[in-house]
Amino acid sequence: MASSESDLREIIRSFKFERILNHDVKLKLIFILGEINSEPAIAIAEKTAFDADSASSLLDQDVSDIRLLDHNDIYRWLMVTLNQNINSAPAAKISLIWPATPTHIAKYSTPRRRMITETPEMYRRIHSPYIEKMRGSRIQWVYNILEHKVESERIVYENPDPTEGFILLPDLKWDRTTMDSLYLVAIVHRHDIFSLRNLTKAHIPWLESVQEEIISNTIKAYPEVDHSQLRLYVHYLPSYYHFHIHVTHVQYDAGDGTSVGKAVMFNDLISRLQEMSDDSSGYIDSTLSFLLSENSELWTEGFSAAAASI
Ligand code: G7M
Repeated sequence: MASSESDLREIIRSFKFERILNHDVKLKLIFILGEINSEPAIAIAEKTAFDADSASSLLDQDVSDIRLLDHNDIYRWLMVTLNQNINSAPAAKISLIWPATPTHIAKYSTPRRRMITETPEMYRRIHSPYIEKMRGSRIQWVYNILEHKVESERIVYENPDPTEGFILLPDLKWDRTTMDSLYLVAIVHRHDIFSLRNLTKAHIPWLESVQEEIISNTIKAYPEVDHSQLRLYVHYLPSYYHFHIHVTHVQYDAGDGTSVGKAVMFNDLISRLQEMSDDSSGYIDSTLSFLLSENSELWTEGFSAAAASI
């Protein structure tokens, strides 16, 4: 896999623009579809956040060109260019997915959504066969991490036990510098839990200890963060069906990633299991609601078809 800086420069230069999939002006993110060596590629470009530690020199040293936009009484607003530096002040972060699959393209395109209320029967009939299909090569990146083939130097903490263990590492969305946007992901070693749907009351002690280990090791690795500044949650629906937990700084606005209909607080997930009756089979018997993109195969070939055939 080409990953040296000169290889990457070549790869980026050979990107042939096709169209914009999504543009989020507020989050300063743009998702661009193109081709690299005749294969589909998605580039996600995000303007970086300001570095609070360098704020003291922002105005007097870092501003180069200035254009006054307007002024009114005591208010002035201007556009500027800032001196940039790849180490301390890079302009943007670019993530590249190449070759991108149709599922990636659907995932990053401006979504139209549906609200689904999924009964246990719908999960078994519609969702479960889809998961079987999605667990193939789409989660290779998860196995690469668990087998220490990639990103191993960035592991924040690992409990290597094959059943109880997990790897805690920076999510690809984090710039790995700005503490207010701290974003880690904890990926469990066991392969038998695809999503919260597979959790039962028997998992409660394990989930509690995972939660405790995530929090204590995050604040050990990043002492400037307090445990009360961490938000732990899972996605239902997840994009990748191998159980993992999102760990973010509470100041970070994860947009859709923390929306109602997608994010389930880890604490609440455990409490709900605790409240289930002793003979319950866990989340597999629950009715769960979630947002589903109309681009998703689970909608086009699953829930929409099921709705039409009733
Ligand atoms: O929606 P879901 O719960 O499945 O979220 C998966 C998370 O994994 C997202 O927050 C992604 O940004 C993150 N992620 C996805 N990939 C492909 C990678 C990767 O290769 N490395 C890391 N560190 N995180 C990833």
